[in-house]
Amino acid sequence: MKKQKSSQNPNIDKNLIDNSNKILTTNDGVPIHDNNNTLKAGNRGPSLQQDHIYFDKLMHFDRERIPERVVHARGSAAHGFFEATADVSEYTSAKFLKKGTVTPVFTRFSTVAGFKGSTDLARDVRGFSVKFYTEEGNYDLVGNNIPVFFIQDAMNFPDLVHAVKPEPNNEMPQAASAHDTFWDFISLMPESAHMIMWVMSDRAIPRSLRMMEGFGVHTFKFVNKDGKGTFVKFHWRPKLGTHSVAWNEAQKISGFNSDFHRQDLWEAIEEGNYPQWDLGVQLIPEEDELKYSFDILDPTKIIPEELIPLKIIGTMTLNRNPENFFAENEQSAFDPGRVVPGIDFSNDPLLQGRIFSYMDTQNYRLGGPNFHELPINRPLNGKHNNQKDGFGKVDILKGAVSYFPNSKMDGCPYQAMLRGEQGFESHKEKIKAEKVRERSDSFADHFSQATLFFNSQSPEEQDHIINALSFELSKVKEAKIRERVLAILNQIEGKLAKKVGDNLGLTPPKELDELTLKFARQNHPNYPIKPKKQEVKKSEALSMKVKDGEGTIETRKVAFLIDEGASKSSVDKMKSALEKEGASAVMIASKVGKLTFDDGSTTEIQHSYLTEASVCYDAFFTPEGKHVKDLAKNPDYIHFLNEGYRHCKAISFAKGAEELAKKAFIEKDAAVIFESKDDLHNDFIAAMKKHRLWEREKPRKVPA
Ligand code: HDD
Repeated sequence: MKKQKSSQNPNIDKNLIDNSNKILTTNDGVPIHDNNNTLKAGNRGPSLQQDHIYFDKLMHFDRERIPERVVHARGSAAHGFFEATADVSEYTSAKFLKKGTVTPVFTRFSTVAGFKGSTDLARDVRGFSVKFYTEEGNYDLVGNNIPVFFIQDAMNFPDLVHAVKPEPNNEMPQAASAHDTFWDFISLMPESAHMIMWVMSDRAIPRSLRMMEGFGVHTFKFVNKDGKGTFVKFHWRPKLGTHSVAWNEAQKISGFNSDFHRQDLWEAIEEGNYPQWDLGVQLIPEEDELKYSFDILDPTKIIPEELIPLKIIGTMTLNRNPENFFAENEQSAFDPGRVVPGIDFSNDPLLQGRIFSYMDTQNYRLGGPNFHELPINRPLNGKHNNQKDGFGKVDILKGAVSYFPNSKMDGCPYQAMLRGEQGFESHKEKIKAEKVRERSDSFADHFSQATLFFNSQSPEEQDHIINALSFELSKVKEAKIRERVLAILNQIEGKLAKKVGDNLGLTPPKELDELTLKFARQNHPNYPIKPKKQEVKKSEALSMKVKDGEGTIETRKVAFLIDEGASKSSVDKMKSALEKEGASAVMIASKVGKLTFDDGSTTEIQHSYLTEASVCYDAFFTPEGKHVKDLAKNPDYIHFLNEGYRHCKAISFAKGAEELAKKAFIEKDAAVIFESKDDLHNDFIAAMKKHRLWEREKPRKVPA
């Protein structure tokens, strides 16, 4: 167990209810004598209307569901803390970013399109929302695991969501973008091209919520104590690295364990393996606002790290699971409009639109304007204002005064400016403009950064994008939609379009479709507009490939494939080598229950080849021992191995077990470790550190 920092949210602890050793009561605290029988006229007679105990119970039950979030309905969350580690006072007066300050946080990860009960492994963007309970009120950084977005203006958001959600006539498909309406919308919105590259990449199928990056997406503003502004982009960098699963694996995980990510986060925290992320910022001086080939207000653009490197300013640690899913996760209300002194908005039109939507949806979803008083949403520094009454009011405002200005309360609650204290002040910005509904032509380069993303991927990552696009478009029934998308892909990269086209039996059109152009010209009458020369052609930070000498196997799960008579010492040696590196071993055998090793010692087996799936593990080890001959005849074991091999995972065999590789479809490569040829423990660990040997996919796709 790692040491837990003390900083937690006292509002949660203050409101915890512990039922142990307590008598059952009604909601009014009246002790209940009989919780089994309704009140009747005779034990076979009709029920009576005076049964206040039954009514109390059912009235509550009948109202136990609230509307799920219209997007990001499925989420997993945890408490933790953020520690500021760098001096950024030159840029921002935000007190929680003062070096050394520790601030409690609540973080919620989510999928976007699926309903609340949908699978974790859907191909989708992941939400990454952090609520900082700062000493100057709550600050919400409501981001995603992808640094760009589909659209540039909030006006299009309901349309985007309607297009990706299940189709309204038959409510299919669930948690999937692979259908006509989504791709129809995309085919008419070339501004989504960059985002599409990310969503079709492996970023959209993370290995774990603990292994994904987070991004504020928009450009925000830091404001320092002298009122000077600096543009800022936020990035969360996971300490465990950024990793994905394979698409075939994702589909299988969805069947075996649709709570895979939720369970992984929960268990890691329960086991003391607290996930951590560094917070990085890219700082852009105000005078550089117009310096780049792209517009920093355009949410479909990144700022390549080659242009502006990340400055790490703090670390977030998640170290406590919620006590109650509904009270904490479901009732948490995030809002990018909640900023604290020292942080402000940029004029990104998507961000500007978000500032309305979140408050509005919380008012509806959580039943009125007092959702701030729910324990999970309450600011820790207290709130003092004259906003009174409303459904579900919890606070009890003392005294006769609920207006401002007043003399009866000495002007309290007072405005910060009246006493020379720091309150939130909007950054002063000169604006000289006409009131228009228009889009700046500086937003019209839809393809350059999509190309940058594609060209920055490893060859295997590029293949995955091609396969994902082929999969998705193959589910689209209308040929014209596929063609329009292929034309967009052709603007991004010719080879990409051709390969996807080949898989679909189509030749990608050279030019954008007339309909696509027609819609694009609504925003940019001279569309297409020649893009400016790009500053960066390839960006390393965009690829997830683990660099040589980097990577960790911390918290990875290794399946030990055993059976009766397996060598205890072979198991123990590998187990201790892995545990030293922070990984864990899970024994899998033909049957659950007691298993006896070669030395007569026993262990309890919880998972068998039949009841468990290879997709739930990161790597595989078959120790030596008498079990080898039984495993050779066990088709479920062979399937386990083959699937792990197909998904490019590290697989190792102790001496004597190596013949099992031949029974399966496995051939020696850099991530297949044979004790006779390799340094069993070290080479296995080194292969695991690389996460996957994706290069294996091409020459040897396994029939598993
Ligand atoms: Fe949003 C939820 C992230 C654009 C309207 N959004 C929501 C959540 C995340 C994001 C992580 C879940 C919060 C939670 O865990 O409770 N949204 C984004 C990002 C965007 C974005 C990174 C673009 C950069 N969103 C966006 C726009 C609008 C919304 C343009 C509307 C104009 N989003 C909502 C919402 C949700 C929401 C409808 C649904 C539930 C909620 O707010 O609390 O208001």
